[in-house]
Amino acid sequence: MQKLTTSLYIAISICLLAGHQSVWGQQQRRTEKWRFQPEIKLRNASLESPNKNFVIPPPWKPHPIFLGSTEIKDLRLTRFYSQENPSQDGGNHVALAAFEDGVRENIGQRLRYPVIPGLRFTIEVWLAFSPFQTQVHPIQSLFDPKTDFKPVKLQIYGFASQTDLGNALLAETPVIDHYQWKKYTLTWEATGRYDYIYFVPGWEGTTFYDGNLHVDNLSIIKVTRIRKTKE
Ligand SMILES: [Ca+2]
Repeated sequence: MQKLTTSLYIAISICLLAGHQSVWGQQQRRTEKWRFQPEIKLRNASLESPNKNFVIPPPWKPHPIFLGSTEIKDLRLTRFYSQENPSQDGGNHVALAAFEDGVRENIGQRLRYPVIPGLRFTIEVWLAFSPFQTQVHPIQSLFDPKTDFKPVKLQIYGFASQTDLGNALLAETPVIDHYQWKKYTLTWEATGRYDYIYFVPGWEGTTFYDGNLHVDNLSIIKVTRIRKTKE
């Protein structure tokens, strides 16, 4: 009988130990998920499209909040390399237009690791101005493309979720008024947690007008800890 009791005791102890290890394992995995990440790599950072049917480079998606009544399926953001309209990297880039009716073409994606407070984020991006609306799709050939776009700036917005209305402007460039590609560095520190970032053209000043911006070759987002100075 004593042998049986001892065996039972050992069996229960093994079960408890196994259970504890399992919980500990889960906690460890959860901790690892939130470990400091020095880099966040964007998907398709060169904004390449496999062919002319991809009018928005995958897996980038525009956010409807900036589009007013314009539907995502009607956007034609992909630009294909040509002598007059060269990409900075690879065979494609995107053009993001802002219009006087308030519509802003844009692209964004969910980040592998979120933007969170206490950290500083830095990204490099190549930008150029173009006054022309390029025709890349038969639908656009149905009307005369615009040729009088004006310079705008690039803004980066953070979103907590895809439906989040409490989004935040994280960083912005000066107005981009040069035809040649130039590299810009954008840095921000977040006051909230943002799982998505969106690249959006923004007007100079408070009046809306028709503006256009070419974007290519986004870098990895570099993450550094903010060191607080002692007072
Ligand atoms: Ca590219």
